[in-house]
Amino acid sequence: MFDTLSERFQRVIKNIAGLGQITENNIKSTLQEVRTALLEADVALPVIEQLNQVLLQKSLGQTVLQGINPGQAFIKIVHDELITLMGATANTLNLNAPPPAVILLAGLQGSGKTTSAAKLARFIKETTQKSILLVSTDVYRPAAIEQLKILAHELQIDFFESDPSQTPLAITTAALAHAKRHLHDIIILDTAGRLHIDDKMMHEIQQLHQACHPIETLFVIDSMMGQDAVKTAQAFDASLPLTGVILTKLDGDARGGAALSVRYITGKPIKLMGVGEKLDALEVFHPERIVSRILGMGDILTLVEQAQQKIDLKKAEKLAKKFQKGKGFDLEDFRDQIKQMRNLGGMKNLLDKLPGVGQLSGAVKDKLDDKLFIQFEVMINSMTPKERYYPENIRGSRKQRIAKGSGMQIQDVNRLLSQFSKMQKMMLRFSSPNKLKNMMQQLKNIPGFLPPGE
Ligand SMILES: Nc1nc2c(ncn2[C@@H]2O[C@H](COP(=O)(O)OP(=O)(O)O)[C@@H](O)[C@H]2O)c(=O)[nH]1
Ligand SMILES: [Mg+2]
Repeated sequence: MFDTLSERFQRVIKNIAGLGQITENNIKSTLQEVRTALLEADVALPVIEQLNQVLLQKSLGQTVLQGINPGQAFIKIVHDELITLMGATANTLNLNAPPPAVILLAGLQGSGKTTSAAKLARFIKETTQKSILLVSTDVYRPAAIEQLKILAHELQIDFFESDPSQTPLAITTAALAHAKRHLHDIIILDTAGRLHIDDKMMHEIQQLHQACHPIETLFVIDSMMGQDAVKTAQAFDASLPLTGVILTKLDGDARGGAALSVRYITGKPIKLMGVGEKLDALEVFHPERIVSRILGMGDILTLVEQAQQKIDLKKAEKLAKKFQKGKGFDLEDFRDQIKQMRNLGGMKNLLDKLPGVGQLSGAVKDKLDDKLFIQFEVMINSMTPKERYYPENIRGSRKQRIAKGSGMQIQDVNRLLSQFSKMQKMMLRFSSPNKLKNMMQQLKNIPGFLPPGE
């Protein structure tokens, strides 16, 4: 996601981070680099102009802030302005309407409407108690209705039977009546797309809109189409008031032009994003997290959320208490950490979201695989509890026994012990509350890393 754009931006940041002073001259050449990066990313021209102007104004008006250098100050400005551009906070779906509340999906052919309809149904089912009815009004493309039916079946979500011989309006009216009778809270209405927006399509969708009064009218955009896709949303919005946008195929979008342009050009927020072909690959669009990714600061928040769901808090607390009492970090703790890391989706998932790691080459990332940690776990399993508490006692014959018991070599046991001892030293460094505070202070100086006041 946004790899090319991110690389470009990080190069700009690297250049400016070293500057001792921001002058009109060096800021102008930096902004030129930003401009090139945005042009390459296929960001719409008015957006680039606007961003440039604000960045110039704010950077020159920037008085020296305590504790951060001018380069960092500039990065902070870029960070904040990109977030503003995409809408500051995440926009959630509005589902508060008397049932059945209708969500109408529109967009060009192939933009991902049908897939998104199913993903959205799954998303709402997982996050609320509401009952959902999926409806297809795509009577033009062969098998389009069948496509949604199969997805609905897979998700075990109710599907309204429709037929290519009916008109989209007739299907919509019948589906509304059906939903009322069967007490569905939400209708997700999938519509037919066209290759481009024409009068016939607009007329049809206006008719549907009038018939079902949707609480959400979402325009589905294929992000790979860049700013062209944004233009279609703008044209569409002129005749039918959109409430938001679903941006699809972000998993394949290295440039980011659509993501950065939609909000400014259409005035409508991106509410959700499609990040894969599978039905669980739909996420709420959080502008600040996206910007953090683009600027190479990682997506710490998503990582923290995943961690909160999966990490065993009790164990973490126990470990913290142990440290406070001055007790050491032993091999049991090490094994717990390895387990937790694997619960979090392994090294790859962690690395992708950590700040700065974006710059590591693929080869380096591949080397940091989970195999080593699985081997560590197996070897620790072959130890006696006493050995785990007092690893310093593990010598010759014990090493041999552990290696044999876990199907490994003595060198592997040695590698485990040396890795453990490094980890132990690192843990000791963070064990005093003051040191932890210092570390947090340092992290705070990186814009976007920690929310203010932490
Ligand atoms: N990689 C990826 N593919 C997607 C995503 N959303 C949709 N697709 C694919 O895009 C193609 C067109 O999707 P479809 O829902 O049929 O588009 P529609 O014509 O607008 O209904 C299908 O092959 C989908 O699997 C996404 O977020 N990521
Ligand atoms: Mg479709």
